[in-house]
Amino acid sequence: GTPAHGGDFDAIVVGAGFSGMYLLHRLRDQLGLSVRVLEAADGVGGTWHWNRYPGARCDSESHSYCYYFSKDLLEEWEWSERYPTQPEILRYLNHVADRFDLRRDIALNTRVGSARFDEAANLWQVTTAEGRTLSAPFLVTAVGCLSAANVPKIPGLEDFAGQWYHTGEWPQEGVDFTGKRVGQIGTGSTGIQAVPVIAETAGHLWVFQRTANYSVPAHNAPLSPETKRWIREHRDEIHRVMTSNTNGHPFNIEDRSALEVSEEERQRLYEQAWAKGGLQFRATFRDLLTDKTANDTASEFLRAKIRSIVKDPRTATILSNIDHPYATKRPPIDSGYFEAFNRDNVTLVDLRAAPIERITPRGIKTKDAEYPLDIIVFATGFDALTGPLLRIDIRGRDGRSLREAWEAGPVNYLGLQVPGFPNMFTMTGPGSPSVLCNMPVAIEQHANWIADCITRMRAKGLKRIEARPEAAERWVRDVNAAAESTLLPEAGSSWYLGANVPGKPRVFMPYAGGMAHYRAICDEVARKDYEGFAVSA
Ligand code: NA7
Repeated sequence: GTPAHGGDFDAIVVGAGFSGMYLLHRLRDQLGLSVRVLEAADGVGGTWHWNRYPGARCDSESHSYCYYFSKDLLEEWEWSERYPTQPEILRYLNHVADRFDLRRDIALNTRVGSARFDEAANLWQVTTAEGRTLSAPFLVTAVGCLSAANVPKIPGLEDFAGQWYHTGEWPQEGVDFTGKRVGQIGTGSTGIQAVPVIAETAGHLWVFQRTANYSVPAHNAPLSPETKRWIREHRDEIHRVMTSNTNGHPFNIEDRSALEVSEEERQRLYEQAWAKGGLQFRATFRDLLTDKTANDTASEFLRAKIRSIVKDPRTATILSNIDHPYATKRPPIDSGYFEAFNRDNVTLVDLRAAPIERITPRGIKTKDAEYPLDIIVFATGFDALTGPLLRIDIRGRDGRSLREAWEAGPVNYLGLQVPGFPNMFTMTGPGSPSVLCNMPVAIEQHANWIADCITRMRAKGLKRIEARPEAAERWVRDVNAAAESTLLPEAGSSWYLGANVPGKPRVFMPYAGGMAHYRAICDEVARKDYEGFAVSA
């Protein structure tokens, strides 16, 4: 029968990726709620459904890039490589969907167009692109933070006679680069993964670089039986590390300053970290993200590595001419990125020297040349964090839109709730530490906190929770202060700042105070009966 609140479901969740699937399991199987998950794609997996570009792989290590809520799930799934590929993660998420019988409550091919809070009924009215409306007292957005593709508005794209693709909306059937003239725009984490793989089959690959980037080798490899056993035997310890540090990864940041060791020792430690590979490089010293002089030592080490790998001196100079401190933009890791520029069929194009003017029917035209192309790959990133939410017409109390509320930048409390939008929770949005953290760790924390909150409300017969404006203002100040206490805002073109999307407000969006600290704050808020929220019957 219809629930007492009059809505179609107890909760509607938007998105069936890592976040939405776990939420469904928590809310349905542990709280006994009726839940509907609405998913735009024709399959589950979220980011791992869409990002099928060549070389797509997670930068978190596989044994940490998974759910930890179920011991059985941990026991029965075995990762094959140090870093999981996109197909392997997608297989994992499909396994989870089957394992927990999630599919029966997920509506695929269902894009949400709008969500409107009906204050009198205390219900969210969620309307799909086809015009179907579903209602529930609780709405949770699990839409991802890097899911709204950013295709730059370069004049002439519509006249391009070849094919073009954005990495985050990659065709399921794949793209054949064999013998083709390929132009790739963008050298972020995605572009850096794609270059070496596209170069293997392309006739020629031109890499259009606007901003040079650091990268540390991933040193990916199959997991040995010994490593697999070690992981199995140390699960609890691994989980303890991941949930008690700032970054959610299965390693801690070393408690030493880059400036307290000798030059020789510092080089030795950087070489050691380089040989180990991966995101762990930034954990070499505790002050790489807080002290510019300390950071300079890492940045200089990495620039020198580029110059030592890349044989053509001009190409090496353009690649190593990096103008942001290391790790102030999301640091990429790679499998043969700089080495790819030593191939005869790869050419770097320096957009700082000659920017793109337009796309012609034949290819890309920069200020000083035209590059004839068969395929253009846009590895140009995303309208991060706010984009996925603002692409839905979300309206809270009095019909006020989220777009209006966030005109000058995102405003919310704990990254979880926006004042004026009662009973709507946002997963991994702005104001959350998720994008500075190993994502599944942040996702389990968010989902658990939201599920606990709903449980406690129901136990007390409370029906509405809404962030207080003054609590949100305080949180925005805290998010700013946390960023200001680091070097993170120094990267002028970072998506953390919204700087990659023309016209987007420049606000440092993620909470940089660390995952463990954030977890403690959220727990404390809950313990104090949801301090900063107005909760009512
Ligand atoms: P990123 O990190 O935002 O990188 C996008 C890249 O595309 C970056 O090099 C940009 O240069 C470049 N870009 C964007 N627009 C243009 C235009 N108009 N012209 C030339 N170059 C352009 O996105 P990714 O997909 O690589 O990574 C996103 C996250 O996914 C990553 O951080 C991980 O967390 C997973 P710019 O720096 O703006 O000059």
